[in-house]
Amino acid sequence: MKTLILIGRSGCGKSALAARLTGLQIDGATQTAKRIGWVIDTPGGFAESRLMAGALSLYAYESDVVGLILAADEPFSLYNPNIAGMVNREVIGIVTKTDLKHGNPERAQHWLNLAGCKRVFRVSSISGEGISELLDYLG
Ligand SMILES: Nc1nc2c(ncn2[C@@H]2O[C@H](COP(=O)(O)OP(=O)(O)OP(=O)(O)O)[C@@H](O)[C@H]2O)c(=O)[nH]1
Ligand SMILES: [Mg+2]
Repeated sequence: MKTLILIGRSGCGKSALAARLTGLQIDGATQTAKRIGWVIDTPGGFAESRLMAGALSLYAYESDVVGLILAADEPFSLYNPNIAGMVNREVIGIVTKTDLKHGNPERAQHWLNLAGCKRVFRVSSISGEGISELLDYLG
């Protein structure tokens, strides 16, 4: 498996996705970046704060693929246009929580495309939708 780093706001579903992808158990809010099998899970605070964003670039060096996450129900995108172009790694978009009835996965996907992600996966860690496609891509 390629090493995947998960980046996104607090509560967007990074750890739930890491658990679903690897089959390993993860509890509570993430306090620090950590390796869950072949996935690097990061705290939402890293993506939300300019001060901590630098840590993400260091962990991205340890990864083969950078996953930018937006939950289907997020009201705004925290990613600058074409931010993916700043990374010398493959950058994919991941829309999480596609099971939410009030979500807007099309909008989240559009925002990830604007961030420069050519490939965007839509997944639910609850229903399992889209997980096998993502696993195939990373395998
Ligand atoms: N409906 C739904 N809820 C989800 C999904 N994935 C995660 N959640 C819920 O969203 C909340 C936050 O999930 P986490 O995986 O802990 O989010 P996180 O991005 O790791 O958050 P931080 O570690 O704080 O950055 C939890 O209550 C999860 O149960 C999903 O696919 N669908
Ligand atoms: Mg977490």
